[in-house]
Amino acid sequence: MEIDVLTLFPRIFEGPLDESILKRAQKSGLVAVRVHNLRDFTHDKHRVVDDKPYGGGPGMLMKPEPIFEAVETIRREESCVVLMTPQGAPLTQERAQEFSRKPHLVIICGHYEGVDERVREALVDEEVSIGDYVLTNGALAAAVFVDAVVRLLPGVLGDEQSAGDDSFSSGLLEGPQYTRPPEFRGMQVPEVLLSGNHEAVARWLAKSARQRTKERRPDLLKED
Ligand code: 6GU
Repeated sequence: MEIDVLTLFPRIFEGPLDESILKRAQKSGLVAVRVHNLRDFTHDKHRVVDDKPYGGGPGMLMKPEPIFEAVETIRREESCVVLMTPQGAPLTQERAQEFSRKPHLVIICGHYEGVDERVREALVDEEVSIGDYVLTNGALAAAVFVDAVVRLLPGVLGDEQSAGDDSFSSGLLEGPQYTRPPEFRGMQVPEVLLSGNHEAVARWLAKSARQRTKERRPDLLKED
């Protein structure tokens, strides 16, 4: 997969890319992530990327020209152009899976009070929000989005199983998990997990996942 990120703050985005799994995924060629500064697509002396909204109101909007120039330079026939905005459809595990099947994502990070509507009209294929709260900067949201998508690419997680067992991919939260030692400060690992009885362990894991989901996220159990 290839990902191009368009942002006013490339450094915000770079930190998360340079650690751990995202770093390894890039090194091993499973994904290529390129971060572009939108100011590089301006042509005026002061490299202006924002302007006042028509009709007044507080704050500034991102101007259309640099975004159009960047997207038109970078996108190809098969690209999916994503706008990060709190107005977008909320990111879910299912949507992350759909995005992970795209060959090329071009991600526009919103900033200020938003972007000129013509960007939406003419360039954007999908709008993504990462939740019902407001961030100052779409680059933070884009880093979350890229992480959620890239870890689903084949080969990115060491053990092919580990994405399948995640909370949400089964529609349930994961239940409690334990590692050694079997007793720690008087707290015991449940006996069944030490039993070596694979069927009993599987039943216990399934039951505790259902129970945890019922307690914490009953909305996930509702039929739709
Ligand atoms: Cl994508 N952008 C901003 N600025 N805030 C958000 C968001 C995105 N998703 C949730 N909050």
